[in-house]
Amino acid sequence: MPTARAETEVSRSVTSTSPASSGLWPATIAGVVAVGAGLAGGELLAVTVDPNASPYVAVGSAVVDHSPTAVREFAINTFGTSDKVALFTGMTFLIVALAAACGVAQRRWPPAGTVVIGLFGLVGAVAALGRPDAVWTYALPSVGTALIAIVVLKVLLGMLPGSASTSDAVPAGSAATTATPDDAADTGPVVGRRFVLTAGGVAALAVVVGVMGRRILADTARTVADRTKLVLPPPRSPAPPVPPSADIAVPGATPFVTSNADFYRIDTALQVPNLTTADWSLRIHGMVDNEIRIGWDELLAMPMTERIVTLTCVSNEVGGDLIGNARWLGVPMSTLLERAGVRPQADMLLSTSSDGWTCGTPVSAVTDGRDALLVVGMNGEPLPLEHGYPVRQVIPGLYGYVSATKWVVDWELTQFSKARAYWTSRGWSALGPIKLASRIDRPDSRSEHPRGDVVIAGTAWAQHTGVRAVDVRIDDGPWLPADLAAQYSTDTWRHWRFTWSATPGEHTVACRAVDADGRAQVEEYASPVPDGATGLDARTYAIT
Ligand SMILES: Nc1nc2c(c(=O)[nH]1)N[C@H]1C(S)=C(S)[C@@H](COP(=O)(O)O)O[C@H]1N2
Ligand SMILES: [Mo]
Repeated sequence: MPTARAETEVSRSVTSTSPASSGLWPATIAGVVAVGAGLAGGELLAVTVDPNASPYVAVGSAVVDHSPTAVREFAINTFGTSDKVALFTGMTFLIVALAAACGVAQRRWPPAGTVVIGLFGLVGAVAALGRPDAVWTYALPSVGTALIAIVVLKVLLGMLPGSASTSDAVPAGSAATTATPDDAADTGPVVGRRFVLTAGGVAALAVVVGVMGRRILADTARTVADRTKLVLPPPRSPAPPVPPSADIAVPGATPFVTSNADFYRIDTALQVPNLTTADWSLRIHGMVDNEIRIGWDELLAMPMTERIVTLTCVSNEVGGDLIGNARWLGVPMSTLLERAGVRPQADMLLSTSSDGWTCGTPVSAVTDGRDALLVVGMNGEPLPLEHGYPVRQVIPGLYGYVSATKWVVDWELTQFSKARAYWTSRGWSALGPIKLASRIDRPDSRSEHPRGDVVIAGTAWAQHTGVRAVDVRIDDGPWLPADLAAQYSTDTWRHWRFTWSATPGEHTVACRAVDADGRAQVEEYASPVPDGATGLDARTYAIT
């Protein structure tokens, strides 16, 4: 009879000297501890099922997969490459708030709290079952999470003074019969010592179990060991050395080659896929003459090509840092397509990663002679785990979302009229050639400089076309030519510098690039959606 309970609660609130402490705060704590215990148990259960079955990770991944494009762009622009940390932090705050609400709801209007927890368990199970390669057991950690949370919540609330649910929640011989005077005080404001001890104990246990479970789930030891002992073959076709003239020798300028540690990371993987070389193979199927599967040893025995190629993300805003230039070692993708024998009607290479991300690349971009590589090495090392270990793609001239599949395990030859990939089914353009752009890298925006010579330096890119010129404009003045570093190759960015005779006052410096075909950079601003940003990078400086 929920109505009567509610009335009792209300009348107690009116007469009690301290209504809050007779239930709401402890109920809040009970909710948070119960859900925390449930999630910790869920992590431990996921250890026995699959890391991706963790309700926490599964729900996070579902949020990532189902976020509207605008939300994704907001997240990337706001948090940059820390977007994953931001997501988990946001989720944690939300879960704590919901858990607290469940505690209060259960105390006030039982069984509302447990029903809501059950619903969230269901959400977790559905999210986990929606992961690639999910089997029915993926639902178990979420079901376990909900059951543990419900039981803990009922036990904890049953220990509160005047608990409406004491009789039905607490197992016989437990709180009801062994209650201390504190617990038994029906209207008393004091929370029982047993409640505090039990909640504290469960919370501590949950933290230990949760941290342990998470550690085991995120354990990359096997893959790290695999990578450590890996020796890559030397390239049959090495990358030409970088001449000093390709780098602009100005302090604070962007290095020509980006180190692995500084290379931007963008992907939808909340847990880095744990893929060893022994686990890896690439299946090539669809519109091909011979369906084939390439194993690691077979791949490594093929002649390797090494190239320096600049990779860019379509989400890179004007002036943004989602771009990097690395020395990649791999097998030409065309070699593998030749082995499979691509049918003439196939115009899309649909690649899939071990974690189910997909990417549609024009077959022509792989077969037109450019250095499209199935990459195993980055800057002289095996690929770092978060950059696609053990195998990824790099294709000059195309944004990462249509070319750069990391942890790639499957190639299907198909047609653009038939298939859509992860981002193209979320509003991004089917084709993603990288747009001509340029960026100012030094000095820092809003910095102060004495009048006289100020060296501006930056980079410009027109991948697979090449940069012919970069111009700089001070305020509303004319476009003035910048000094270009040597063009290493048309597939890499090109550095530039401009020595400016600065006069006192606040000045805005803008830059624009012209590509090898004579096209100037588009000056009108466009947001990254659906096919890449346009507009000019500009910085303001205070000259004294
Ligand atoms: N498996 C997988 N590969 C992926 C992605 C992804 O989400 N999953 N993101 C792509 C995008 S959008 C970009 S820009 C590049 C970034 O590669 P990086 O993280 O090595 O810089 O990877 C591409 N490859
Ligand atoms: Mo991207």
